[in-house]
Amino acid sequence: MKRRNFITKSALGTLTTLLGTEIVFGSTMPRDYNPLALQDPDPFKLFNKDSGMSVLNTKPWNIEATAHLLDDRVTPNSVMFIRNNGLIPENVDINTWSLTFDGESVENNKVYTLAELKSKFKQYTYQLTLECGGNGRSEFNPPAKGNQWTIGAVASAEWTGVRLRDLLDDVGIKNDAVYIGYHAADTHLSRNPDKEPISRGVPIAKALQEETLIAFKMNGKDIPLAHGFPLRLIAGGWPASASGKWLNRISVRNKIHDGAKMTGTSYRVPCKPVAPGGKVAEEDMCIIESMPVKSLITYPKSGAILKDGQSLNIRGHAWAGELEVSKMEYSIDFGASWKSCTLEKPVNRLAWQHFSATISNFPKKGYYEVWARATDSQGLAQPMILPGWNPKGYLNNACHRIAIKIT
Ligand SMILES: Nc1nc2c(c(=O)[nH]1)N[C@H]1C(S)=C(S)[C@@H](COP(=O)(O)O)O[C@H]1N2
Ligand SMILES: [Mo]
Repeated sequence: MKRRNFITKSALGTLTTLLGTEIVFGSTMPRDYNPLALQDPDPFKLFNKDSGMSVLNTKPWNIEATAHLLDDRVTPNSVMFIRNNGLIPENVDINTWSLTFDGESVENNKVYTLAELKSKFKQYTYQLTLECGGNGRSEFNPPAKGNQWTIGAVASAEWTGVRLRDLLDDVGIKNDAVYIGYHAADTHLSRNPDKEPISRGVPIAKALQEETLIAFKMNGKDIPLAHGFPLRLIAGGWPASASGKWLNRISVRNKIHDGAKMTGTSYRVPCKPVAPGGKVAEEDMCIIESMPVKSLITYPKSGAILKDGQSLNIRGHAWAGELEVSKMEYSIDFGASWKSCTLEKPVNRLAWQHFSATISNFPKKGYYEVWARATDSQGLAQPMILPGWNPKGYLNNACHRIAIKIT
């Protein structure tokens, strides 16, 4: 009989350190066994997510939705994507949580408690669309490193908080302020306390917009921990990386913020188009600002089957970063011809818009694809196929498609 393969002394030592206590019968533990206490918890239970979501990474947690899960007008927590660069803070204490303003361009540093933020300033609620800059990355060729998002790293929830501009007004900022940078309480994957997982920001003009919030509620409740509890910067319409979760400090800068993931290829794309796979010099990379026009068919689910002669109702959402979507169309012939959809106005600026259409011109039985195409208020339409390649695979706003079979 083959001898059981027991764990080595040194591996047992590591596990003991991780667990913080002795594994009493550790010497008889099989070699490649991972103790239950160290296994990943069920993310769907842990974060209250729909079990139809896809987990792209567990360390750090990165979870995306599918198109049909995003059918709600206002995205509920259960289907909201999670994108973490580091480790979620533990033991958040709302009684001691504070928000500090500092940086070269504040008159004086200032600290607010959560209670002060909530009582001293007027509160606003907006529905704001947040899309990860890397949403759609999985389609790029040559492939781009990073989470292989398909289409589900977008959400449009209702956020409640105070205006960042009211806070900046109260703090007092100098004339030379050009950018704000956020700092947060999450931990770098290396657990090195001197490293930040991410520290991005926005130009002062974006910081001063009416809809730019320091939020403490999402969909009318405390923000879920994974989405930034107890405080989050929300800059709708920009890559969601600009919306710092677990916010505890804002630096008002006299230059473009140079925090973690503001430089190199992070959240930056070639200022001018480049050939796929090409090298781009540092100075030819531009920071992503407003996200491009895009849309999603959220009903029906791709693969729907219809009876011959039946018409098909489709619906979904469209968004265009800082702009509004002004036209929405669908095609059933791979983009050869387009028909218009009904398009609603946004409930407020920077919220996604709903579209719908009834398709009754399927000529006969067979396989079809429905493609959806949004056009923004400046006349720019979604590309039918992959847009410009870039080193990190950002900004894929190609038309969404669903498959339909008519039997
Ligand atoms: N503190 C902090 N804020 C963060 C991140 C992070 O890792 N840490 N990730 C950013 C990125 S890249 C995205 S796409 C969004 C994701 O927000 P969500 O997880 O609430 O959907 O949060 C942004 N804010
Ligand atoms: Mo992101």
